Amino acid sequence: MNRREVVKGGLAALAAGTVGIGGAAPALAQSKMVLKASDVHPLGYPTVESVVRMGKKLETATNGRLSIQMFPSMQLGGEKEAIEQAQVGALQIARISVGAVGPVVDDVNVFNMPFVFRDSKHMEAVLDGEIGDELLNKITANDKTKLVALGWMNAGSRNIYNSKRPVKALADLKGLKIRMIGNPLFIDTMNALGGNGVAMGFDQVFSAMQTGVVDGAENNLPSFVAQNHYQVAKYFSMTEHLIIPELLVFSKASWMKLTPEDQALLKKVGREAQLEQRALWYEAEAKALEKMKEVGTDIVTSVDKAPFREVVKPVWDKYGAKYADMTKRIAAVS
Ligand code: GTR
Repeated sequence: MNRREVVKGGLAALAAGTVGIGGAAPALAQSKMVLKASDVHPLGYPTVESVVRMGKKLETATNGRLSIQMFPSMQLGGEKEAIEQAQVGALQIARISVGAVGPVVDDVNVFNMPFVFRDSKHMEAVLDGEIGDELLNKITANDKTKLVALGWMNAGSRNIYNSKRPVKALADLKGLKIRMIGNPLFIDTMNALGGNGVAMGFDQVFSAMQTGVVDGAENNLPSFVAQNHYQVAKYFSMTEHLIIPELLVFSKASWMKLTPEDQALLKKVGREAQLEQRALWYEAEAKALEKMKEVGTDIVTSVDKAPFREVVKPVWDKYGAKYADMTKRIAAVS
């Protein structure tokens, strides 16, 4: 685009009262901006709902000048695509799992290590303390990420489910093909547990289980229910092998076009979204459990996790050394 086109584009946008901040026009403090947001989950899911509410707050605070257009249910693609689109400014807000961010920002991969957190409460304490802030700052400060990290979100713990048999102990996992998020760390984790880890996009999991391409997957309770996985996987075991937090990120390319006041406002409502999502999360977990009982999911709650922790040691040997200090700091958080 030459300069004249840029000016023309800017004027046309001004005439329409709207500036798509992914475009070439500079920030115009008084122009309307519609921030595109993406999530893999459907409307009503805690992460989606909290960002929708964040949009309403933005509208109120700016008399409608700033708003959020939510694209739920993978309408803009999976999480890898969301990260890429945010990096080039094609969308502004992405809610993504740290599982998908690990391959882009190595520092956060420590949260993807099996059994790194004792439980969800431990994870929350880590996120709410100095480690949480430190990692958000690292994501933002690293020029390669091209993202501004606004906050963390809860995603409970991940559990293994499948269509073949109840997994009560490691031996039951032998030979089961289990879908994992596309991050080598997760494939190695599943293989260490005795299953066969298969990397696959979230959008493909249901049909892959239905057609037998995989025997199962692993996820938290609300995802298991929201994605209808219970229809094709009867057996659900509370293995809690991964507790992966999620991130709310903003496109740095778009961020740079905002006024400092709008940036501050976004940080504020982003932080509030984190806290609101947390409350919504626990409600969603309880509701999902109810639904699973209602539809007759076979839930194994009494998994002895000690052997699970033991067999993932090779994963720690392979990936854990560079996170040794951070791991100690995480463990020390009470
Ligand atoms: C969900 C998470 C998604 C996505 C998905 C997956 O728990 O909220 O962001 O990472 O898991 O397994 O791909």
